[in-house]
Amino acid sequence: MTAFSLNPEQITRCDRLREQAAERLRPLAEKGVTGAEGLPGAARVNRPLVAALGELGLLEDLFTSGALDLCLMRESLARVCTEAETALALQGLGGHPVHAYGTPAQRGRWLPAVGAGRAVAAFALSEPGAGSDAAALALSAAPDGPSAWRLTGEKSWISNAPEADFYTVFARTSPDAGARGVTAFLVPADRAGLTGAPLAMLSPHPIGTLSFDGVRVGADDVLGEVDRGFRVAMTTLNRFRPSVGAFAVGMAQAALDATLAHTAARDAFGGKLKDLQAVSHQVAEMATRTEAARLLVYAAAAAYDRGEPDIAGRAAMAKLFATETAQFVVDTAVQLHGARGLLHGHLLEHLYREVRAPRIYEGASEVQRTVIAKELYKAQEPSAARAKELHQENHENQENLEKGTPSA
Ligand code: COS
Repeated sequence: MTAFSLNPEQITRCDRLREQAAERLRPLAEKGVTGAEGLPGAARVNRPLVAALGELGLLEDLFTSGALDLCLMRESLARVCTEAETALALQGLGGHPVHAYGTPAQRGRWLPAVGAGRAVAAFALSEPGAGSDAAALALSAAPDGPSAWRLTGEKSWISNAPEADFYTVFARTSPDAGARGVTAFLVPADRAGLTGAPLAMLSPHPIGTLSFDGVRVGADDVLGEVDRGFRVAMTTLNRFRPSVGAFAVGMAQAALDATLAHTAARDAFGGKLKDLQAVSHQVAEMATRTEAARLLVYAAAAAYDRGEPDIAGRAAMAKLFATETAQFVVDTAVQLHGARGLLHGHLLEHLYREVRAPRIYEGASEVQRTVIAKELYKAQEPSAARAKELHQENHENQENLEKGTPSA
């Protein structure tokens, strides 16, 4: 299936998720855990919220469901409670490398606890000196005996740090080898030499820095293969990028719903706001762009689930378009609400702060454009893999010609 409409089970599941978010999760999010010590505006990990996500079975679903189901979960939660959405996503991002690349021992030790919401996971890739240019990461993994390393250096902008229970840490095992010298390690938070500090952001999130002072890791802590960790990072991001788009679509839809209600009820110039074409056309634009973003997200996720070859580019398109769209939709929603939309505690004031970061994290919009362009030009250079694809296409075209069906 290539064209999108959700089936009845998927629609029921989304409705149920929104109910659960409203009844069970939002009250826990509202209790919040803000103001890390000495740092107003910083947020702490909301463990009761993570535990509730576990009790509802949503965290286990992270590892058993496909990319499209993940998108539906994130979109549905985001429409009602962005904190619940983000807590869920971070368990997925931190846990996915263990799920996809972990040994049976690593998986057995951590995944049941992550799924139950008892253990908090984190994905530690970015550094003060390496954000978009992830292959430039410098956290050093220096050999310490035949099959052990000492990690030394800094990570920054790490969600759930410094409170997570374990970190998927990307470190440099081969100096000067770029993307081919990075190894992924599963580092429990209680390893000697590992410390961190919270950061206060525009929208309070549990996020912080990590410092590694000769933290010892062994062969049992490697995720995947030595020097092949960049692949662990990139394939995790391929899976999660469409779902960042889904988060954005959920926020855009929440802003649109609020705008429809407001503009239909608000009196102005002898009628309702919606009677002004300047308003109704903006609302139509918001709805159209949100729907386009949603379709791109679903299509990229479905392509991932089918194991199609061009998922890096499609995931990048979905993330780019949906996050940029959500920024437009939320900003327009604020404009159509007037000053009340900026009142502290208003849904739109919350979304206005919340919508900004996804255009930066998990690959900034500029990185997504780089990925898309790279994929496009790759198709122009017949490499061995491409030649194989062409061969397959030619074969199919030939068959179609023989059957009398024109090729696409
Ligand atoms: N999926 C699978 N593999 C990928 C990939 C992807 N999306 N992108 C790169 N790779 C692989 C390449 O195939 C290549 O593998 P080989 O060494 O086996 O040939 C390797 O990774 C290096 O690829 P490349 O040379 O393209 O890497 P670059 O250094 O040019 O970096 C970008 C590519 C910019 C795409 C990467 O650095 C990136 O995604 N940056 C953003 C990082 C990010 O999202 N940070 C946020 C952290 S989470 S909040």
